[in-house]
Amino acid sequence: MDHKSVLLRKYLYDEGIDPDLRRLIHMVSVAGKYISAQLKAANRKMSGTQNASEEHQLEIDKKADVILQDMITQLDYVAEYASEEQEVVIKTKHPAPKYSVSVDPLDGSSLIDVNLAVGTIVGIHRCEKLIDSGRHIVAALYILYGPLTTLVYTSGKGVHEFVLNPEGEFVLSQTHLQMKPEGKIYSPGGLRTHWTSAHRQYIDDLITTGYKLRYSGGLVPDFNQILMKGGGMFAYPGLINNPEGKLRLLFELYPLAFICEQAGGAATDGVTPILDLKLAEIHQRAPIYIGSTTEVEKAKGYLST
Ligand code: AFP
Repeated sequence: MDHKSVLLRKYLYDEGIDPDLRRLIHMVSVAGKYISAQLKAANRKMSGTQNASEEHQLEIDKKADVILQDMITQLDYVAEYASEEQEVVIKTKHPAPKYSVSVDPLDGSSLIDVNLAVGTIVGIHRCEKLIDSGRHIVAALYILYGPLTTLVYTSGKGVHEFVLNPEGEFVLSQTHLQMKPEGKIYSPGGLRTHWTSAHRQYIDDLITTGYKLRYSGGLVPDFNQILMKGGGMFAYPGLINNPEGKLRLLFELYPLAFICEQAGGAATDGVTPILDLKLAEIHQRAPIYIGSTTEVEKAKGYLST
């Protein structure tokens, strides 16, 4: 197939998914174009506010959230909108709710001032309330703002990548991305001095086996690298001083776990599949080991002792 000519909205139409889901994914892609343009404006100013996790917010964090909230909540079948940048869930009160959406508007924004890649992560759940397990997720996507702006999504029919072209269209670049059972790269997460002995033994095992370290401090580019290289492992573990780790279950882990499973990979907190973890609170954190099945199974071997 000549991927150069296939636009995202055409590919979504040809997938034959629910038209409302197709429109929702398209609206997120349009928001991504606006956010990409905002980032190019070199907006590095702090906003002077903090998010629900008491992290300092850049103005661009809040702008990205406003863009996504406006685009998503105007659809009259979206029941809830939850953002990592907001304390509480936005309940739209639309009359015929169908989907609820979680967003991490700009993950890794502390990397903007050193010109490293950042990303938007979106989870789409077939439910009216986001306080539910990950198994209600029906689509997930991330937009990676790097040398190229790329969009990777799955609606449950494989994982596909699109690139934003100079004309402002997302055009198909790769279809049915797959994680091999074993890779060659790893992202360890966290500070070594805060690692548990189980995590340290696991990472030392990967190093001894010859895995290469790849870690930028940005979840989206780091996971994307493993997906595009066809395998490997990304971890942000439970730490001695923070057993739940750093990353958020709803906003970051559910969507990437859904994408990874759709690409033939796996994602666990060390014991339980990420998508089977129950969500009790929208800003809940969880440890994660995500990537090729061999590396994830090996992690479970160390973590469940
Ligand atoms: P920021 O949004 O504060 O930059 O954090 C990014 C992030 O949540 C995630 O994108 C990275 O994988 C992780 O933090 C890196 O955390 P460490 O800096 O502790 O390694």
